[in-house]
Amino acid sequence: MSSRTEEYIQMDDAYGAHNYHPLPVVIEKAERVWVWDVDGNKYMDCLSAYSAVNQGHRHPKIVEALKAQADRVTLTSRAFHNDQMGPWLKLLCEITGYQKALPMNTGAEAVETAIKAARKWGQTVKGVAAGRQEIVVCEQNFHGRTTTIVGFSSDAQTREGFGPYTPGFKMIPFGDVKALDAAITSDTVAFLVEPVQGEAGVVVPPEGFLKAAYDLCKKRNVLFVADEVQTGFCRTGRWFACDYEAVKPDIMVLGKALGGGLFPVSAIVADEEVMGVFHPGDHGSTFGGNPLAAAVSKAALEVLRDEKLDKRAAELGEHFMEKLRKLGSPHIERVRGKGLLIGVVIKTGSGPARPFCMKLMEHGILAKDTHEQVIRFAPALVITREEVDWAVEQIGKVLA
Ligand code: IF1
Repeated sequence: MSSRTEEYIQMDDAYGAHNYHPLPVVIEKAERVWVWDVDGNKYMDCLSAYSAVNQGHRHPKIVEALKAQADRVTLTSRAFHNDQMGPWLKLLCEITGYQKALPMNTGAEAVETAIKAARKWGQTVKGVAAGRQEIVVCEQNFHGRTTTIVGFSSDAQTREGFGPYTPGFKMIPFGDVKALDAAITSDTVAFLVEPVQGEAGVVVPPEGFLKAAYDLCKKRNVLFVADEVQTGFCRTGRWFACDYEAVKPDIMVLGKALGGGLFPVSAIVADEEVMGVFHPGDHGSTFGGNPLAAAVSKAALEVLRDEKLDKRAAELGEHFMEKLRKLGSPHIERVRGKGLLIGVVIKTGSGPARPFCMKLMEHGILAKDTHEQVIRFAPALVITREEVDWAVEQIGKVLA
């Protein structure tokens, strides 16, 4: 490790809380699928900030939108209107097919907004007694890091020490419709689910699960809430992962790539029956819907649409997974995923995934291990076929 890299890492260590264990690389420049460290070494970014950089690092159109808006107005708070939010929300509603959007900033905030919407809908529309609203979630879920959200996590490290936890959540095995049916009571207001579980190691549910769960929710007057923060915006080969089963959630939770890799932008989208539960003063945030975020996010959406990144992710994801399977590596248990959200499961006999990530780094690939045994590959959706082939070549050397 060079002295420059070491110097920056030591500074991070000295002044930063140790709430992460990053790979020993210090990035100083990024463009499209490539990043450079402080010593000029070049890497392919196969994490894309956990799918927040679907459009590629610093997409020129989004950078341009940010710079132009920065010279006009960047923040007014929602105490006043601004000329960027409306046009942005209009495009977001058109693209997602919903009547309304509520803009926030981070994914966790959007998840909390969805929880509040579902609880208030449950009390004022469904007629559940105040304080008895229940929400069903899945084991191995990841929906963010607030105390309410970690309270319904099944991962000990995510939740340990952060109690007391928010009541009103029930857990079922991911993919188990029968368990969902048994968990729903007259107090159940929503089922909150990731269409593909990212952090759990890119776990794709059984074929038909989303549709069956959605139909069950409809039958039992329970809101189907899809957390598409990581799977949304073309990552899985469709605009949204729920599209694979033609499921239109009652609330869709959005984030990450909604900000085009340049700005924290999140939102929930829903129709009036749900969104109408919010009245002035019920909910909000300082930065939600700010003109800079709106301008950036509008450009980010246009890039996804104009460059047809859903189709690109579908084609190149298929190609990537097929080539990974053809490696025939003795270390690969299986390759799973959807579109360019790919998980390579390492055989337990080959040890944990992290050492492989360290080796991949030496071959110019930055990838993150998740849950011990899985290496996640999620490059920006603007990657070329040649770049995918190059990546598989490097991965082949490491996993041979
Ligand atoms: C970390 C994980 C991924 C998410 C889904 C909501 C959020 C996330 C499906 C919250 C955020 C990020 C958070 C980041 C690492 C990363 C992650 F490993 F934590 F689980 F992607 F898989 N719903 N995921 O994936 O959005 O508030 O972060 O904007 O916390 O370490 P956020």
